[in-house]
Formats: sequence, structure tokens, C-alpha cells
Amino acid sequence: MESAVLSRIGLAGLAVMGQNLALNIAEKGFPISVYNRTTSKVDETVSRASDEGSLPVSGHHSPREFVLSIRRPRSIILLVKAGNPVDQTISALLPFLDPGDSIIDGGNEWYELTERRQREAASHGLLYLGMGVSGGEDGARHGPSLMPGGHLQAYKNVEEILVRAAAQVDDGPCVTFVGEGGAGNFVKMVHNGIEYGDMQLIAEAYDVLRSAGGLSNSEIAAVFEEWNRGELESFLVEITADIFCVPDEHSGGELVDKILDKTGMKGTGKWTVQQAAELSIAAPTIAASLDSRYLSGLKDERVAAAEVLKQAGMESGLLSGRSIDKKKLIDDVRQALYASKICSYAQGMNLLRAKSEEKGWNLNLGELARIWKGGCIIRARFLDRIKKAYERNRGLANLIVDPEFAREMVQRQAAWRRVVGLAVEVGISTPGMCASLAYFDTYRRARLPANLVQAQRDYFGAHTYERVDHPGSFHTEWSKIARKTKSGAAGVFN
Ligand code: 2AM
Repeated sequence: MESAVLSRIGLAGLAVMGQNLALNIAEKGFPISVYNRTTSKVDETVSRASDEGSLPVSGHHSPREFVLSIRRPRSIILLVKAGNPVDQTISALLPFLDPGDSIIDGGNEWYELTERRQREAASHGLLYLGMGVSGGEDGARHGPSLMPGGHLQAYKNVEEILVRAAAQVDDGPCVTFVGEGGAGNFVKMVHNGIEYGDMQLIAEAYDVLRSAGGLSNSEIAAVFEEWNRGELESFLVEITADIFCVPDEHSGGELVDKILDKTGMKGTGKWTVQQAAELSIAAPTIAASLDSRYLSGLKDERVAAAEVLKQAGMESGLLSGRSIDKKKLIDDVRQALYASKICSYAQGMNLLRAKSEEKGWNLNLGELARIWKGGCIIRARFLDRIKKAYERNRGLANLIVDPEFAREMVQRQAAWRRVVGLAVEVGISTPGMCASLAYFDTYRRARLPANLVQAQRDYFGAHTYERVDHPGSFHTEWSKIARKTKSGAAGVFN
């Protein structure tokens, strides 16, 4: 009797993401119960459900009523602020949950907190998932990319729902069971780190086109629109083209020129860089993107520095006298952006692999690239190529050495060097492109000057070194021998 009115699933936390995901799930035919601490948002969601096509959403004002309205074994998605609010929401629901029920945290949670909550949930017989959700408001409503990790059974209980609610691409829904523990949150964190890189690289492309190429906003819009029809086709390139078309209602011109040049952030990029450092994985493009956000925040200092350096003789027009072939520059920047992006993704993927090895998550990098093809902010045509690269070789050491990507990098490197060279010469900071190029040039070189650093370490700290021609570790009395040698031989300057 009662089961006829019970919901298939519940969702607690009805801010923008929660509301939209609840409506999406309901639209796919799964009756859903919703709850929010501030109950006006419950009523708002129910009213939207009615406006958007009598969707099966039932609103509840108390945690008890909410939990009891869901069919057992219950699955409840939480979309509340990460951190304490998740614990507080779980505490509110816990007295009414039964063994076998599942909690699915869809926030951008730190993966270790998810693992802690998983253990606590298990002590109550509950199952737990930490699920990355990407795609913003629109993605949540019409099909996000979903990255669930934790208890496999908790995933199985909602698989049919997630598969329908996720974005759909040519090779399936953008959801997969990522792995155990906090794997879902970790993968979402790295996704966001990669997103920082993509946004920074696009911003640098814009800066070179604007500052060196002298392109107007409408010309830049046309360039990005054109790029979105080729290898760079992606959500971020598409929205970037739109941004340059939006006029400023207040004072004419385009709105983009009136926006204060200070970037906000919520922390997942910082976590990505911290994790990369913890795991000894080089992620210079992502780190450069994070640093750029920090430096962008120092607006007042930058304005003052510009003035001090002008007084000190810094020329503002380093470009003067240079003739720039606009068409060639645009084509070079496209290639530089693409090659830089490959290096950035290579860093993110290698970070995922290192964590997977540490935690035993057995992450499938090709499958992760696949579920990022739709729904999420970094969705892009070339993710299909990344997927295929890992399908060809699951143990691929680095995307750069996949034969197809290797060929593309070589084809683009001359243009890439021209763009970075020009930017360096005329003083347009391109930290992301420079970091990517340096990553490429470091990774591809069979011999680095690390021999000298080893010698220095052994000189002052007796840290020992290995030799290229004999096994074992060696130590040399550098200063003694150097003194003797110097006293015996005339230097070139003597
Ligand atoms: P609220 O509407 O009652 O503020 C994003 O802020 C979401 O997280 C909102 O749904 C918000 O609920 C919820 N949230 C924030 N802090 C919370 C807390 N301590 N307990 C429960 N929900 C919280």
C-alpha cells in the first residue's frame, strides 16, 4: 500500500546544483523526495517541478518525513556545502536511516573526509559514495558528468538513475563507477585542476591575440568560434566565443573589458597542486594556473608595480616597430593552445594514476576521459582521443608519448615556440603555455642537467650520486680534488 507513494530516491540540499539535479532525476521518471535545511527552498523546488512539467518531486520539511518517504534500501544524494554541513546533514538524517541505506555526497568534498564518513557509515550498516558532479547549473539540470566512488553496492542501487540522469555522448552515459574509497571526489578534484589549466591557457591565448596581435573583441570572438569547429572544439572555447560578443549595457563596448581582472577560486585547484606535490608528480601547468589566480588577486599591488617599473624605465610598448602577421599569429596561437593543453591533461592523468597506485583504486584513465566527454566543464572533442590513447595502451607512461599525440606535438612545436618566444620577448606573461612547453622539453630530453645538481648535492651534503657507466652510489671529495686540480692547472682566464 504505502510503497506506491514512496520515492525511488532522495536529495537533500537544494541550492542551485541540488535543485537542478533533483529536477533532472525526476524528469527521467524517477520519483524523488527533496529536503533542505531552509524549507523555503523545498517549496521553491516543488513549485519548479510543477512548472517544468509536473515532475514527480515530493517536498519534505523535516528530516524524518523526508527519509521515511523514500523506498528501502534508500539512496539519498547530499548536495550541501562541503565540510561540516555534510556532517550536520548526515546527523540530521541518521536517526531515521536503516542498515543497507546509502548516502551519496555529491559535493566537492576532500576525499579523505569521504573516506572517514564511509567508515562511520559502515558502523551503522550504511553504504556511502562520494560522487563528483560536474557541469554547473545547466549540466545538473540536463545531464552532468558524474564521478561516483565508494561502495560498489551503493552505486549499483542507483546505477539506473545515474545512467539516465548523466549527459549522454556517442559512447554512452557520462558516468562510471570510478573506484573505492574517496576515488570519486579525488577524480573530480583533478578534473577541476585540469579545468584551471584549460581556462588559464585560453586566457593566455586571448592575451596574445589582443596584446600582440591587436585583435578586437569581435575578431577574437570569430577566432574562438572558428577554433570551436576544429581540434579545439570544447565547452570552454564555445563559451569564450560567446563572452566576447556580449555588449556592456552601462558604458558601451564589450562587457569583458569592464570585468575586474581578479579570479576567484574555491579550493579544488589548490588541492590538486598540493596532491601533485605530495605524490612527486610534476603538474607545472596546473600549478601555473593556480599561481596566476593568486597573482591576479593582487590587483592593487600590480597597479602599483606597473607604475614603479614605468618610473624605472620599463617601456610599455615592447611591441613597437614589430610587424605582426595576424593570420599567422592566430594559427600559431591555436597550435600553441592545443599542444599546451595536451601537456596539462598529461599532468592531470599522471596525478590520477599515481594516486590510484597509492590507494589501490585501479582507476581506468581511458574511462575517465570518456565520462568527461559530455556534461562537464572540460568536455571537449579531444577527450575522445585521450580515451583512445589509454585504450591502445593502458600503461601509457605519458600522453605525450602516445604515438598520435607525439606526432601532433611535433607538428605543433614550431608554432608553439614562436608564440611563447614572442610572448616572452614582448612581455606578455604566458605562464601556462611556458610551463607546458618546459614540461614537454624536460620530459622529452634523454639527458638533463640534473647531473650537475647531483654533483652539487654530493659536494655540500655528501648525498652521493649514481654514475651513467657503473652501478652503485658514489661520493667524491669535490672541494679537495678541485683545489688540487685548480692549483695544478692554469684556468682559461689566467
Ligand atoms: P540552506 O539553504 O539551509 O542554507 C548550499 O549552501 C547548500 O548547503 C544549501 O542547500 C544550504 O542549506 C546547505 N547547507 C549549508 N550549511 C548547512 C548546514 N550546516 N546544514 C545543512 N545544510 C547546509
